[in-house]
Order: sequence, then C-alpha cells, then structure tokens
Amino acid sequence: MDLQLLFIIFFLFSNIPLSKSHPLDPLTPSELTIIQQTIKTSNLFLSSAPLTFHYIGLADIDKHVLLSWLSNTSNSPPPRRAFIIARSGHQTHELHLDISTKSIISNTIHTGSSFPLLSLEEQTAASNLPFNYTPFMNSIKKRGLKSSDVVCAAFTVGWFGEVKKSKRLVKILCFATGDTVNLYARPLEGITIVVDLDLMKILDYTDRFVVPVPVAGGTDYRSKKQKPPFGPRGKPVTVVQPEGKGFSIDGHSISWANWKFHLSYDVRAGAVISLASVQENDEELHRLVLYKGFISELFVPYQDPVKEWYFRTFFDVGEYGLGLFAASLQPLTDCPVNAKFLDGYYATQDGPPMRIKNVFCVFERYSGDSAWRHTEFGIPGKVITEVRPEISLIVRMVSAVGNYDYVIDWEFKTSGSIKFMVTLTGVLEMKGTSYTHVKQVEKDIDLCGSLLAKNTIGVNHDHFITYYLDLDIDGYNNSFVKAKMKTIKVTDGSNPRKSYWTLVKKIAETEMDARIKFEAEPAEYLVVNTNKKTKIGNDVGYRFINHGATAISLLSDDDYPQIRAGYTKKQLWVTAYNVSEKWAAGLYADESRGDDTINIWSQRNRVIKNKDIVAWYTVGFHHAPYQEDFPLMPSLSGGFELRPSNFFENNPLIKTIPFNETHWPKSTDKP
Ligand SMILES: *[C@@H]1O[C@H](CO)[C@@H](O)[C@H](O)[C@H]1NC(C)=O
Ligand SMILES: *[C@@H]1O[C@H](CO)[C@@H](O)[C@H](O)[C@H]1NC(C)=O
Ligand SMILES: *[C@@H]1O[C@H](CO)[C@@H](O)[C@H](O)[C@H]1NC(C)=O
Ligand SMILES: *[C@@H]1O[C@H](CO)[C@@H](O)[C@H](O)[C@H]1NC(C)=O
Ligand SMILES: [Cu+2]
Repeated sequence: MDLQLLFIIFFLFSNIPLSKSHPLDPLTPSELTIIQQTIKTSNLFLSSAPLTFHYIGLADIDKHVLLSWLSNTSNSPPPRRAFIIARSGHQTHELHLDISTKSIISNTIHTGSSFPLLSLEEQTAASNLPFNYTPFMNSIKKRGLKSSDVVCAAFTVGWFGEVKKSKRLVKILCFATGDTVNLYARPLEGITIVVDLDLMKILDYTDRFVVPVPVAGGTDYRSKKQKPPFGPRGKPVTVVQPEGKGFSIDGHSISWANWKFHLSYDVRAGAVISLASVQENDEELHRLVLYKGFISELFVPYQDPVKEWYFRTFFDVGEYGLGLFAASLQPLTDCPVNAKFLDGYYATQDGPPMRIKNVFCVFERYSGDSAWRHTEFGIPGKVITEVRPEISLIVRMVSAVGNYDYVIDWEFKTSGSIKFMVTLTGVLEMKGTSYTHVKQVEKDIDLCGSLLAKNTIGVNHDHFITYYLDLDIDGYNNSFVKAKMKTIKVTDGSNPRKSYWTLVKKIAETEMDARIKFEAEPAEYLVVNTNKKTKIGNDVGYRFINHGATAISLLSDDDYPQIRAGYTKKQLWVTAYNVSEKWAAGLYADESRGDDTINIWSQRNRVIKNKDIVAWYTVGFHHAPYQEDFPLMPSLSGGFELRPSNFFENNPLIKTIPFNETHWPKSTDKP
C-alpha cells in the first residue's frame, strides 16, 4: 500500500467522530443481522414452517446492573442482549439472546390468545389478496372503479368477547386513489374482507351495500396540486444561532445546558429517553429525574357500531409500532434549520435490517417567549425590567400510523421541566355515505360523526396516548403524593373571610391509592423522594401539570374495547416497578383480552411508598371532526409537563443571562 493511500485512509478514519457506545444504544444493523442469523440457524424451529420476526429490540438491562456500571464506567458494560418475538408454525416465541456470544438464553412459547405486532410485510401481503379475489373485483366494477385506482390496507380486528382461541386475523379496507393521493377520503364503503394472516388467505368477504365513492376533487393535499388563489401565510421565518448549537450528541447520549439524557429508537415504542438528569446551578452532579420514558400505548377507538366500523379500536403501539411507522423527518419543515438528525434501524420480518433516515431530530427552540420576566414599578424614580428568553431543547419524532400523523415532542427546559407534547395531524379515517347535505339526514339518524364533504363522514373517535415514566427522582426509592386542595370554612368569626383553600398532602401507600381521575377532585400530583431533602427540609420532587388533552374513555366498562384498554378511564396510575410491566395494554396487544393491562397489575395493590415506582400518564383527546379537518387536519396539540417541585434550591433561571444583542449577525434586523 503506498503512502498516499495510507494517508487517505488515515484521513478518512480520523474524520469519523469516535462516539462512545452506551449499553442502552439501540441494536445496530449488524447486531440485528446476527440476531436473525443466530435464531434461523438454531434448530429451534422447523425448517418447513416459515419463521417471521415481529419484534427485535434491546432487552431490558437490570436496573441495578446498569446503575452500578454508570457509577464506574471503566468496568466492563453489561452484555448486549436482545428480546425477540418471532412466529413459526402458528406459535409465538419469546426469545432472549446474547449478541456477543451468539447464544440463545431462553425460548418460551406465548400461550395467551393475543398476538404480537404485525409485520409490514404481512400487512402488504394481506392487502394484495383482494386483487386476486373475483368477488372483490366485481365490487370494484360495481362502484365504477378500475382496480389500478384502488388500494387496500390491513386493519387489526380487536376482540369482541370470543372465548375460543383466536385466529390471527386482519380486516382489509379498500380505498380509491385515481386523481388524488388522499385515499382515506375515498373509502369503498360496504365491503369487509377478513384475512387469516397465518394462512394468508381471505376467510370471509361481504359487500353489503354501495354508496357513492366520494369524488377525488378537492381532496389532494400536495402543494403541486393547489391552484391560486393560495391560502393564508406570513413571511418566511428561520432560526439563527450565531454561536452555533448549544447541545452535543455523542452516539446516542445528548447533553445540553443543565440536562443529560440518552435517546434510543425502538421499533415498537419509537423514541425511548433514558437517564434524563439535570444539574443545579454551581453543582457538578447531574441528578436523575427520569430513568426511562416512552409511549407505551396509543389507543384509538372509533365510535361507530356498524359492521364496517365497530372493530376499529386500534392499539397503534402494540399492534402497529410507533417506531415501525416512524416517518423520515424533512429538514426545514418537520424540524427547523438548526436541527440535527439521527437514524433508526429495525429488523424486517425475514430479511436485512431497514434504516429509517432522520427518524429523530434534536434542536434548540426559541419561539419568542420568555422563561421569566418582571417589571418593577414600585421603587420611586425607577422602572426595573428583567426578561429572560425561553430556549429549550426538543427531541422530535413523527409516527404516521396509517391515516394519522403523531408528532411526538420531548421538550427539556432549563427550568428543569420536561414537557411531553403530542400533535395530531394527517388525514381523518372517513366513512362513505349517500348524504350530500346535512338537511337530508333525518333527525333520528346518528351519523356517528359529521358530514364533512359530499358523501363523506368524519367518524367520532378518541386518541389515548399513554406514557410509561419510570421516574427515579434523585434516586431509586420514590413516593407518590396527592396534595388535595381542600376548602376550609372559617366559622368562628375570627377573621372577615368565610373560607380559603389549603393543600392536604398524603403519600399513597399502595397502588389502589394511586389511580387518578383528574376531574374527581382538585389536587396536585407529585413524585417525591422522601430520602432527599432541600437545605430547608422539603422532599425533592416533580409534579405533573396537564396541558389540555385530559380526555378519558367514555365507553361502558363492559364494552370489549374498554376491557382491552381498561386503564383509559383514569389519566394517571402509579405502579410498583416490574420489568415485565411495560406495555399499558399488554405485551401482546393484537386481539388482546384485557388481562395484561395497567389496571389489572394495579389490582395487586403492591406497596408503592418509598419504592421504585412507575407513573403512567395518558394524554387523551375526544375527536369529533369538523369541516376544517377535511381534506387534511390542521395540527392539534396536547400533553403534560413534569415540573421540578422542591427539586432545586430555588429558580435555576435566576442566573441565566439575557441575550447579548451585539451577537446578532445583522444589526439592521434589530427593532
Ligand atoms: C473503577 O473500576 C476500575 C476497574 O475495575 C477500577 O480500577 C477503579 O478503581 C474503579 N474506580 C472507582 C472510583 O471505583
Ligand atoms: C430502597 O428501599 C428499599 C426498601 O424498600 C431498601 O432496601 C433499599 O436499600 C432502598 N434503596 C435505596 C437506593 O435507597
Ligand atoms: C411482574 O409482572 C408480571 C406481569 O404482570 C407478573 O406475572 C409477575 O408476577 C410480576 N412480579 C412481581 C414480583 O410482582
Ligand atoms: C456582547 O458580546 C460582545 C462580543 O462577544 C462583547 O464584546 C460585549 O462585551 C458583550 N456585551 C455585553 C453587554 O455583555
Ligand atoms: Cu382524531
């Protein structure tokens, strides 16, 4: 090898930033390949039956092992292990595998009646079946459509009280495209196709009625399809960071201002944030807040009981995967110009790993708001004004599960807050109808939604986004505090007031004391560490603050979708930490029967006082559509905040210094 080539090679490699790997890093493409190869060549499965992978992710690392490694990272890290759900010969296998030794540690068969995530490949295969099925081709003709203008998609079927062991089914729904890409606006109403995924065969077909397929005109949302006059818009806005970015990313470890955390990708959960820790002013130490957090389930029940709609009660995390349906974020529009992007990799059903480019973006946000301000008029002869800009760090991902797009933001604030926001946008799931005007709808007919356009109903539904939050506030043993606001009556005439309110704080002893319905009583809800105090003696803690979106399920308790999502009647639950209890509607959500859900675990009524605890927070929306949601929904946001509450000695932002105007590139842009 000549010197020049050596030099080039050296140059190439010296330019690759060497990032430290972390035990919580997501599985790499080569690890995913090793895992699949090891299992395929293991002799555990019959070679005659196809072997398909439905989940491959990093196995949970024992918390004590990880924390002990973190306390001295020069020791060897915990071994890289994977958790796998695979199917073969009509059976679901759960496997644990050690990656470095390529050895299968355990292999058990799931015996319940519910099923793992659907793979993308089988959804595609099932959606293609109708096109080789004569009755369906006749149905297309009956609706005056060409098969090249029709697309189909696979929808999970739910569970409606069957007691026999279930088959792995999906229902196929079909839509017309033609002169639009907005397929959900053009349903082929009346048709139900039931497919057995294991046999990959149509089991049942019905075409009950024909209503007009809504027209394509006015439904396409692509900019190139819009014609003048164009709609409302201001002047373009961009972000300038004259001194560069304020955060750094080392592999998957991110640090910014007073925060440090780890960001990982999981095919089921999407973003997983771990070890989020924050620093007090003048302190070296980062104190842990959130050991691990992710979206555990996303339940979307539609509210129309007819044959073609009743089963639409989706669990987007456990059936489809927020990570699997993550979109590649578009620079400049999904995330601002100052964003950095990370990729994600998932294992396919039976092939090479897939990359999702730009699955996350990370950026500093300044929206023109202040983090605090005060104008003091009270000192004679002076007006004192101090304002500090609010700059925060956002981690964003978008999951486009079918028609809906969920923009999922984790916002870290210098105040010590973490804000969890979900934005709903995308396309409504629409229902075909013969109605073209509201006046045709008879009074006693329940549309189960609203007429949004000719032949188009937007069906009522909900979105319940449930976060798993393994909080470890400044340490491992935490407690849940309900601070109820109680009105005190002044009856003894000792002062002119007749009443006032005060906080009555109580630590929840067991899980039954920690099932919270916000409407039940005015209260503050905190997670505290009673073993750690501020200098003046308060327990360090964080409290939950909701930012809209506190809807809870309105279904009756005996309704099957409600049984499957029994936790959606309360916004907040606290349970004892258990490594097996991660998925709000169960590890196997597809066709689940509600036997592995938060509300069931919580019935054990374990002690949660001064223990390792997990909080489950559900962001909920009732969605009754309006015409502005057609043909595409303007975004609608809601969420909550975890706000330090006696965690710091005082407001950490007192020491923030304001912007220095002279830093801005063009002083002519100044007001
Ligand atoms: C960290 O672990 C290394 C290797 O085991 C050991 O040599 C070192 O003394 C440890 N450091 C501390 C601070 O415990
Ligand atoms: C947490 O509490 C348990 C008792 O519930 C105790 O055994 C353990 O030492 C505590 N751990 C810490 C880190 O305080
Ligand atoms: C942990 O959770 C699983 C699943 O809910 C349960 O079977 C097991 O008994 C739990 N373990 C403890 C110690 O509670
Ligand atoms: C603003 O920044 C400039 C350049 O760094 C510096 O020279 C100047 O002293 C700063 N002004 C104030 C008021 O801090
Ligand atoms: Cu909606």
